[in-house]
Amino acid sequence: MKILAGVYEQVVKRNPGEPEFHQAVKEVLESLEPVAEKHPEYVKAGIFDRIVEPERQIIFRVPWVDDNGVVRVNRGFRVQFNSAIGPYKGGIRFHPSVNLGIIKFLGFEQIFKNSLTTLPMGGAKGGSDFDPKGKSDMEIMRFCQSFMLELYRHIGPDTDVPAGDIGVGAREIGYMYGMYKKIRNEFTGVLTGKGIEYGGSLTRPEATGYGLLYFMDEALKAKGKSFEGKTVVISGSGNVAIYATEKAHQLGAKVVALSDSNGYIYDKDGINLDTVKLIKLVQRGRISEYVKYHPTAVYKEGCRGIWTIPCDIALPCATQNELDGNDAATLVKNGCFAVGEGANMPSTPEAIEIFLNNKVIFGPAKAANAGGVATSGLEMTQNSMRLSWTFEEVDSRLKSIMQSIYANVSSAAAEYGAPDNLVMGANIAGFKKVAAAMYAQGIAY
Ligand code: NDP
Ligand code: 2IT
Repeated sequence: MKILAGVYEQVVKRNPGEPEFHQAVKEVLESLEPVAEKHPEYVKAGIFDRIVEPERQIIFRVPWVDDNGVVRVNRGFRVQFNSAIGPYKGGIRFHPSVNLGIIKFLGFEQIFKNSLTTLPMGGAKGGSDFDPKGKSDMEIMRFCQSFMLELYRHIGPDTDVPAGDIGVGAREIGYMYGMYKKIRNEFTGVLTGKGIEYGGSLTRPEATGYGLLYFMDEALKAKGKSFEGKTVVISGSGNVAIYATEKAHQLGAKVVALSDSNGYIYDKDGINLDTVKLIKLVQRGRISEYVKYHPTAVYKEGCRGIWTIPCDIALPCATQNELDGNDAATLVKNGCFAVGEGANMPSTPEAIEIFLNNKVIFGPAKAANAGGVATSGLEMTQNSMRLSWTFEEVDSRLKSIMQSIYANVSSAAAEYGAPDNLVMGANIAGFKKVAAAMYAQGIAY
């Protein structure tokens, strides 16, 4: 970095103790250096200095009462990062690791991801350090209601539209939506990922996983390859991992492993997805229980071991920095030729470098997992029209959005002289629209 080095230094100085945020900003600024060279007017207008500073950050107390009558206190966050191209949009994460730096990295990534979808959505993220594991349904409900009792004043269908992420699925969205509706006395599309009976979109639950496969299918096709007959390893066993597995099987691949934060399962015959759905979606259990149903499969403690399983294609779909340089080297050594990021920032910078140096087809998160938020955008469209599209209609729109994301990202990479570097392509293509919008709107934000 030359022109943008000072921007990065300022970010590190101004945001101490936020390594994930620094990591996300560094990758984007490195990719944007040639854009800064080509567009001195953006440098002069402070676009780069402004885009790394959230427009607004909200931190709030979330008190709730557990089943034993004990008062508990968690911390809530909403970071409204950038509204240049549309209302703030992005998920809510409930996980004990959540802190301001994590929410800022996710919100920053969301700016560029949402821009890539071609839909009018700004970037945001929210969440809490609340741990849903082991909580009763009523505790989850009381927490979600308390969270919304503060969040409601900051969001709205044309202001900020939250959705799910780790630890937040249809159940939590329902509880939050119910409380929002009661406070505002307004039935409106303020959250996405809603149940189908009250304004949700068909295909939204499947969208991130399916979209990842549609994106990677395009990337493979461009190199004369496909999913047919390939062995695939997928980390995680939540929303993204489950529907990535489903679409991988539909495209003729065999998924042999899934994981959670405790360990991973390996089924050489191919994962039985009905069993996984029963354990995870119905029973809300752990992935280790899979071997009770399929005794020929094996369970191993420790989630990182999943990357030692030989595969053609790896799809990290759990969490940030779950795949490091050692894991990447092992995957490459075992013949893995493509990696698609379903999670946000799952590969460390060292891992990405190894993939790119070894000509691995690498689909970066902000492009490859954009299908979830794209379909959230389609949910907003249907809410505005007061209409619901069929599964096939939404799925075909999702597929064509993922195909156009691939086309835009690969052509941006080629335009800037790095044709196979989709990391650079995604950062540049995502940035262009946001930068042009910020430039046109003057020094407002
Ligand atoms: P879920 O809560 O449904 O599932 C998360 C999965 O990841 C679980 O298997 C969980 O295991 C595992 N996991 C979470 N944290 C860790 C950790 N610290 N170490 C190891 N494993 C972990 O979330 P999603 O499937 O929705 O999200 C997965 C990833 O995809 C996240 O990075 C999210 O930001 C990203 N994403 C999600 C989108 C969506 O629409 N839902 C859209 C785009 C990206 P355990 O049960 O043990 O915690
Ligand atoms: O990371 C993400 O893109 C999401 N969690 C989905 C956000 C959304 O608004 O659907």
